[in-house]
Amino acid sequence: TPAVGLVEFRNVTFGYPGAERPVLDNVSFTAEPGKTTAIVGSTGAGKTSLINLIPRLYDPQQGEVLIDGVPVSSLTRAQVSSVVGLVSQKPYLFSGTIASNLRFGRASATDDDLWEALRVAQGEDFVRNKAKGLDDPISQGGTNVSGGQRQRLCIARALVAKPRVYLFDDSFSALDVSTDARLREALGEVTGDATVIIVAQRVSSITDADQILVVDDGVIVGRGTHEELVERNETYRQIVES
Ligand code: TTP
Ligand code: MG
Repeated sequence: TPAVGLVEFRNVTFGYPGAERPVLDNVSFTAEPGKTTAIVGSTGAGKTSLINLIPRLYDPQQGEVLIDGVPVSSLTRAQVSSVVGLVSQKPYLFSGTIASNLRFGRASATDDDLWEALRVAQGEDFVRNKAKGLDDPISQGGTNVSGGQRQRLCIARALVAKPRVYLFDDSFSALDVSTDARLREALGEVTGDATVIIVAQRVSSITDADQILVVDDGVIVGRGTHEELVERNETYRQIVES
């Protein structure tokens, strides 16, 4: 049966190999298809560690991460990758062209698919202004494009793959506020019934999320909508005010 993309953490505890204490402690939540789940928390709180468990970059020591009720530990990384699209906090481009980087997740994508993804990712103008457009060269690590352009290309790459689960790890931080807003609006139109999980530094990016999880020192200390959390969660209020 085709994946729906329901993501579930059940009592997940995780520590890096060799570390003394876990970075995530008994984390449980559900991220539903068609909804946006945002994760906020101070630097070092464990946000990246948390979402990296979904595509199995690491496996938890205790508890389980499930997609559509199936433990990801029973799937290969390739199987998980066909369902989950991760835009990592340090977006990475390969040496090649803009097109080859965007097609990384789906070789069969047409040029129209690539332009559509670039439109949503707010990268269309920048690629159109390149001498060779989609065929413009990218150097190893993407050092010949700016941080914000690299971020947009990596967002576009995730969109081209059309996963059931989108994971954006602080992917909008290098964008100015108005580009960020345009991108998220366009994103909302194309992600449709997929599951979207957004880690955000800028709370203004996620105030309209269906569910916000507040992570502090590896523990979920609050969950709710923006309005609910402003009302009753001190950690969230501190993040909003910072
Ligand atoms: P992160 O999960 O990277 O914390 P974060 O994503 O919330 O922080 P930021 O907002 O700055 O992106 O780190 C949590 C702890 O885990 C921190 O003490 C560093 C440690 N860590 C490792 O030891 N190895 C790793 O690969 C990562 C990603 C984190
Ligand atoms: Mg992080």
